[in-house]
Amino acid sequence: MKNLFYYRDKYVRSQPTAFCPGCGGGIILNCFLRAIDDLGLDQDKILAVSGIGCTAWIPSPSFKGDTLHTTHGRAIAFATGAKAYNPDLTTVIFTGDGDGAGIGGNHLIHAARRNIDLKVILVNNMSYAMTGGQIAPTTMHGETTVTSPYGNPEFPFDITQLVKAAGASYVAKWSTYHVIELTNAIKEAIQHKGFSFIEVLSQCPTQQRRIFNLKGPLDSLPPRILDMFMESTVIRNRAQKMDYVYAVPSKNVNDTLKSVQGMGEASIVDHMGFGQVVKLMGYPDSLRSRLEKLEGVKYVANSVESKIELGLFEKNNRPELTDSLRDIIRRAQEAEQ
Ligand SMILES: Cc1ncc(C[n+]2csc(CCOP(=O)(O)OP(=O)(O)O)c2C)c(N)n1
Ligand code: SF4
Repeated sequence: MKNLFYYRDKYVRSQPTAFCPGCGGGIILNCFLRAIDDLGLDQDKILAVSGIGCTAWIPSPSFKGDTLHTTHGRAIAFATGAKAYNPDLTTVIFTGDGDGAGIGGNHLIHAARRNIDLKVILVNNMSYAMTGGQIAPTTMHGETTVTSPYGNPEFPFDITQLVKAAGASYVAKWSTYHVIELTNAIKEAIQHKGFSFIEVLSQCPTQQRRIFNLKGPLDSLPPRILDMFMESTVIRNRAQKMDYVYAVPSKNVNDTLKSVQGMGEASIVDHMGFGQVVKLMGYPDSLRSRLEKLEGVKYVANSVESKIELGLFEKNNRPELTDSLRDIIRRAQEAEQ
């Protein structure tokens, strides 16, 4: 039976972790290790490349395979060089949303356009976490950060759609709540020939407590944020029970809970789009106007409103760059003979 000790002893260097307790980084490392183990890959033929930020510490220096810890925003540029020189390397990049979509955004879209066989795991914790939680290009509109105490005036990139539009041949999006799907996506990405991109919504209890205005002790936050990811997402092409609505409070969520008493099974949940809301199970959307008349209810949202789509977004077999380069070199050599 393979347990955590098996993965730790086989793949991880013994050293203190760089992460805060409850960080999503450990979950993502765990999914990556399970994926390479399931595929039976030789870790000496894997290169893990990262830039700067908390995310960069996911592989480096803990992963026992080769790691390249580079400069902020430049992991894809370094990885492109390594892959072009040695196309047989499985080259996996761990990049933060600031690192990959902000300062390194240009490298990201051009690597996707070239369809070079790199595997990019972009960890979206919705801020520049390591430097204190400043606005990143993925921070949601209106959210509070250290650089937007009155709410973020900007709108975020949909980074998955951006990379898909730029030409990536494998694109998926998951969260740290969806560990089985994420592990399977990493396996699929590694087996896919071409630029492979997985965006992972990840919990950062340290900075997201401010972003999502989460009250309560710090150690209660990681499971709450994971539940919030589950609550705020919907999986493409998968049948899911959607027989509920959300009552958004006009003021205090506890008052809203009291005011919906007797109208169905109700509980308070965290939602990325609406904050703390009351979830009413089995309540038909057609009767939402009855709820909206209640004192304490500002607005009623149906089960799909403001949800983030997860799943597989693209998979195609367009020619890959290092294959094309090898072909050009072969033809040029033949022409010279
Ligand atoms: C050229 C450069 N600019 C700025 C910094 C400071 N810096 C270090 S990490 C970081 C943000 C990292 O955020 P992100 O990529 O989202 O990773 P996270 O820490 O959230 O995982 C910044 C701005 C730097 N190291 N180098
Ligand atoms: S600041 Fe956030 S992302 Fe960075 S290690 Fe702590 S919890 Fe993880």
